[in-house]
Parts: sequence; structure tokens; C-alpha cells
Amino acid sequence: MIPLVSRSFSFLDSRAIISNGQSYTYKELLNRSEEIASFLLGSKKDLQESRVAFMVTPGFDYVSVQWGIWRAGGIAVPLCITYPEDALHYVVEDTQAIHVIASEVFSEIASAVASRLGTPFSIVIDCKHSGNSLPDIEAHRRAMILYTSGTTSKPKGVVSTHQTIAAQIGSLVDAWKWTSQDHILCVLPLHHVHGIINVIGAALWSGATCQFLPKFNAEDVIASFQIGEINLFMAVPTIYFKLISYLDACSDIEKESAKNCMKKFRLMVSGSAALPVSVMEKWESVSGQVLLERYGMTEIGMGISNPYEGERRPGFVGQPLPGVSIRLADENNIPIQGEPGEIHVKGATVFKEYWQRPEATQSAFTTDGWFKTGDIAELVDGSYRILGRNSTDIIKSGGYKISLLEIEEVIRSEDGIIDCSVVGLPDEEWGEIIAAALVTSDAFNLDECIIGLKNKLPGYKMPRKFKLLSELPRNAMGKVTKNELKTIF
Ligand code: MLC
Ligand code: AMP
Repeated sequence: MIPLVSRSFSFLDSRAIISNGQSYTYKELLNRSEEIASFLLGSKKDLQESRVAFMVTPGFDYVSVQWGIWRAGGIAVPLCITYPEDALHYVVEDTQAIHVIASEVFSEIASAVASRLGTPFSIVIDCKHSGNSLPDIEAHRRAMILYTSGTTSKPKGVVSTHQTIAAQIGSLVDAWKWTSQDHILCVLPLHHVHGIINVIGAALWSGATCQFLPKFNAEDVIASFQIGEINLFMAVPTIYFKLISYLDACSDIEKESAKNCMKKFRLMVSGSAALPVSVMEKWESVSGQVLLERYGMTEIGMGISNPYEGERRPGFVGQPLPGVSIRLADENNIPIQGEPGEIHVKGATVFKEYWQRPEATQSAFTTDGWFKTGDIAELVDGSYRILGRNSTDIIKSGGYKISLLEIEEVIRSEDGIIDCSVVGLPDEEWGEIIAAALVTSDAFNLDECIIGLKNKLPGYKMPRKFKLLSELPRNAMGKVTKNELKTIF
């Protein structure tokens, strides 16, 4: 059985989802996902872990398609709804998806990707069929592939099983005391664990209600809060920063009314990137809520969290979550104490493999089975503090993980580029922003280059600053000195 789906039979008449101003019960979600599963099966008895990619607006349709793929025995591959065609093509091709499903609004781009690869394509409303009996899915089977940027130039697919997903969700439900009375607002993109596991997964596991906004917008978030039903919120630091800026511009009466409503929330969580202490403090003053900061990663779900009850220490991420083992280790993977080290993780929440990359999978684990996160932390008075990463080629911007090497490779494919180097610059709102230094030929045209990049990169991977240089700063070994480059910016 698929743990998340089978649990929902206990909440049939409860409200599962609110999207587009409509409410849907768990029974409606089960019925619709069954229709989609039956459609995907056609004449087959079980999709046997075939991949199905879907580009669907956050809401009832998204969850129905995700569950439909699972119930047919497939692996769900959620596509980022803001990706340009090339980036979508990469994911659909890499997973060798057997079907692409899209909301009507994305049908043009998604069908173009599918037809380039000769993959069958359907829009969500056409995924309707009944009569097929659904296969029995064992929990150890593969369930989902999420793409994550790594130290190699191309994103890798992180494979989780139904068991992994259940362990990731169960740990959070336990630690943060979810109940069927909870009601959460989802504003996060749904091709990453933060939205998929922490928000939708935990809500539906608990028999709670998950309300969706199709896209983050500060005014809509505060207006949704003021209806008075939502009691939980989870977001990246950039979103809290944007909500603070929005509230700062409101009248005193509006501020007071927003605060009165938010201070009644049961919990507000921040994660996916470091929460600046200034944002945590400002948020408390505008909402009356002490944010709970936690640490996670696509490969592990959530690993470390400040306590639900007890002190939420600013600048720290807290203690290991239930069922998660954490240790700090040196460069030789030897466990260390009393000094900073790389975070290693073990437990049922850890992913199965990188999709069709056995060597990358093997090198991500120690010989005794610990996953090496690449994040450096220290343990101070029983609480972990994240200090940075062991690679300068990865940054976080708006909560998205970005490989600078991946962007450099895309820039190099543009006309007139002789050389380039990309760095992350500290930024109060975004955490870091992407800056690209270019060495170009005389015929180079920056505007054309930007248009070319926009066709290949989603908005959040686009460089925000460009500098044209006659040469890049390099050390005696010929390696670009990125710290020097940052000072040039
Ligand atoms: C967008 N813009 C940026 C930017 N992204 N500028 C600088 N840096 C960035 N990264 C600009 C756009 O070009 C545009 O400018 C303006 O901001 C608005 O763009 P948008 O796309 O409409 O932005 P918005 O919707 O406001 O997006 C902000 C956001 C989004 C914070 C809502 O970035 C987001 O959803 N982040 C969450 C990512 C996430 O879920 N990560 C979890 C990964 S899992 P202009 O000039 O064109 O108007 C993980 C594990 C864990 O990390 O621990 O959770
Ligand atoms: P992703 O691969 O997109 O899942 O991003 C995971 C990475 O986000 C982690 O490896 C960390 O570098 C970073 N991260 C997540 N939560 C936090 C946090 N609370 N503080 C600092 N970094 C974080």
C-alpha cells in the first residue's frame, strides 16, 4: 500500500484541499486520482515504475495527478512550472518519461517538449478513465524523482520510495504535532521537498486541509490568513522578507489586523536557506510568531529542527528530527566532536539513489552508509548551527539550490562568449544573487545573450548582474579566484 494514500481512507468526508476557491474532500481526491491512474494504465496492469512527468498548477489537480501516477504504479516526476523548454526537455529525457501531463495553461510548452521526444502527452482534464483495477503497490517501490543541482554541471534526479516519503512525512508530523484540525497555506513551488513533503505531504497524512495559492504573492497570503481558518505556514526566508516589506507598507490598522490574526497561528516554519536573525526578529514583531527554523535537503527530507516546544534559537537549526541520525565528520569521514564538520545523515528518510547515476550515488555515501550532505555545521550547547557548504560552486537564492557550474555551462553556449565565471553575491532579500563575469568577442551583444539565456534557464537561475571583463582573475594554477571576482562586483 502507498502509506500516504491508504491513510486518507480514514478521512473521507474531511476537507483535503482548497484551490481556485473550491474545496475538495479526501473522497474526491481518491476518486479523481483513481480516474487518472486508470487512464494512465490503459491496458496495463501496473506501470511498474515507469516515469510520468507532470507540469500542473499547484492545487487539487496537482495532487490528483501525483496520487494517480502512484496508484498506477508509476514514478511521479513533477516539472517546474516556470521552466523554459530546454530545461523541461532535460528532465523528461533524463527520466525517459512514458507520458507528459500538463494543465491547460502549460499545454503549449509541455506538448512541444513531449513531441520533441515522441512522448505521449495529455492535458489533465482529459486524463479520465474508469474500470481498471489498480495494482497493489509495495511501499519499498520507487515513488518520485526530484531534480537537484549538484557539483556537476547538470542536475541529478533524487529518487525516493513510498517508504522514504512516509518516513520523511511521519518524522515532521510527530515533531511538529500535526493534527486533522490543522489548515496550512501552500505558496511554494511543487518540484521540491519543501512544498511536496513538509506542506502537502504532512497535511494530507494528518487528515488536515491544504489550501493553495497558485503562486506566491504577499497581498494574497495576508488576505488568505485573514479569513481566519489557516493556522500553519511554512516558507523560505525570502518569502518572510517579502511579507515583512509588504506589511511595512501597510497602514497601522492593516498591520494591527494582520498581526492579530497571525499571532493565533499554531506554527510558522522557515527553512531551505539560512534564516537571517534580523528577519526572525522582524517577523516576531509583525506577526507575534517566533519562527521555527529547520534544516533539510532534497536527498534527506528534513534532518534537523528547532523544537516545537522549547527555545527556538536564532541562527541555529536545532536538534535531529525523530528517526534521523546526524553526525559531524572531517574530510576523511571520521566522526568529530567539538569542532565544525560536514553533516552526515542516516535513517529511513534518506533517498534511495540518484536516477541512473550509480557512481554519483556511491560517492554521496560513506562506506558505512552515511549520506554526506556537503553542509558544514557546528554543535553548540546541543544545537546545530549551519556554517556553510564544502563547495563554493553551490549557492542558495530565494531558497532554490543553484549550481554555478551549470549556469557557466549554459552561458558558454551563447554566441560571443570567450570565457565566463559565475558567483553568488550576498543579498538581504534573496540570500544570494547570481552574478556573471563575461569575457567576450567584439561582436558580443549582452541583450541578445540575456534573451538566449532566458530561453534556457528558469527565472530563479538567471544571473541578476553582469560584468564584461577583458580577463577573469586567476591564481598561479590558472583557476578563477572567485573571491576576487566577488570584490570586483
Ligand atoms: C526571482 N527574481 C529574482 C530571483 N527570483 N531576483 C533575484 N534572485 C532570484 N533568485 C526576480 C524576478 O526576476 C522578478 O523580477 C521578481 O523577482 C519576481 O519574480 P517571481 O518569479 O515572480 O518571484 P517570486 O514569485 O516573488 O519568487 C520569490 C519566491 C520564489 C521566494 C516566492 O523564489 C520561491 O518560491 N522560492 C522557494 C523555493 C523553494 O521552495 N525551495 C525549496 C527547495 S527544497 P522582475 O524585475 O522581472 O519583476 C530545499 C530543502 C529544504 O531547499 O530544506 O527545504
Ligand atoms: P536542496 O538541495 O534544494 O534541497 O537544498 C538543500 C540545501 O539547503 C542544504 O544542503 C543546505 O545547504 C540548505 N539549507 C536548508 N535549510 C537550511 C537552513 N535552515 N539553514 C541553512 N541552509 C539550509
